[in-house]
Amino acid sequence: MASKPLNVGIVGYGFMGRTHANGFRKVSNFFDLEYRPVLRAACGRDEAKLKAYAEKWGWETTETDWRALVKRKDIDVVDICTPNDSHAEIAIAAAREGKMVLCEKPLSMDGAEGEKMVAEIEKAGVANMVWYNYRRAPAVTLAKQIIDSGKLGKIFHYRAKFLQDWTISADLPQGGAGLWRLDAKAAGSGVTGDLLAHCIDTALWLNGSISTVTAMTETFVKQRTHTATGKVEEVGIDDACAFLARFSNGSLATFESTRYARGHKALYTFEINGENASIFWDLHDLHRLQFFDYADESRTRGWKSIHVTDGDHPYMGNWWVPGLQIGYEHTFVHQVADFLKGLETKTPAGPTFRDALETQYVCDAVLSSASTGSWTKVKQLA
Ligand code: SOE
Repeated sequence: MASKPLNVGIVGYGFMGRTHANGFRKVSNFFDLEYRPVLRAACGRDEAKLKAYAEKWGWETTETDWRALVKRKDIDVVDICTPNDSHAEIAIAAAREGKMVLCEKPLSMDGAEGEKMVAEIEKAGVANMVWYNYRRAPAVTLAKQIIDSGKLGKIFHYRAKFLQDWTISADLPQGGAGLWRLDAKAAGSGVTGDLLAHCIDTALWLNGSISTVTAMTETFVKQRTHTATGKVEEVGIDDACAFLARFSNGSLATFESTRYARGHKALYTFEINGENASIFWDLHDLHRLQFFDYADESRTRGWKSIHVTDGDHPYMGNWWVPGLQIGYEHTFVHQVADFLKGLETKTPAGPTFRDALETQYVCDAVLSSASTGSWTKVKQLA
């Protein structure tokens, strides 16, 4: 039975504000943990929207200034769900106040900013984590367990893509709720930091570090009206990005992301091929893991589709009964559960800020390679 309350203060009430709040609310119903999140305060600039959000999700109090929130004595954890350009300032201020810090992905605008965040958070010695939620889809965690068991043998290939189609219209403005993702000043980059960052995080977790990359990017719609100014302004983000990579373990990879793949809404897939076995996962079918094992008897050998819903599958013993599947929102519940378990066992749940900095380094190398047109070394964690 959960006993110790852990007071959470969230900054931001958009899409991620909802996924995180849901995670904090549900976790104690399904996981037996020493700590129990209390939805203590929600923070955002628009008071009317903030109040509506707080009421809907059960946040006890509100603040319209995050600087006041991070100073509050009754807050243990500051959770950042704001656009990317404010992650660093809020995270550093919260760490200096001795708060634990959770930060929505990507960690930072770039590697240099991420380094400052890691330095501050580690100096403060506070618990920290970045919300790369797809690691916690049970099928993806199962993939990690299978790979770590050595079943795949030597890894030859990694293949990932994240395809969407929601920015094809040239009439879509940049800036504002949700659309800040199209504004380079708020987002840092386009699909590289928003979507490929997910693919890179999973890849680093499953297959180790990436040593070099060569990339190409494109901005298909070059000017869009800015919501803040009402003026037509240059678009600074990458609408699409594809890159080749070499992992330090010798395997080769392809990564692709776009918001211009008509018909695809959030098609995140990855495949990993080893000498003995292969794995494939698809976000649109997130409760299944496709697995091919060359060790199977030859006449019945083939790809099998594992329905990852059994009690002995990762996280699933905490949910319903075998055969009944869960979905996207549960990845956030799992992330909260792992964070709390990490506090309990004093074994930090990943990705920590430091882990997430590695993803920033790969994103930096990808964007740099796209502009120089050459193979680029990825900076490695110190
Ligand atoms: C963009 O559309 C987006 O919402 C990302 O920002 C999320 O990180 C991704 O999980 C789904 O797509």
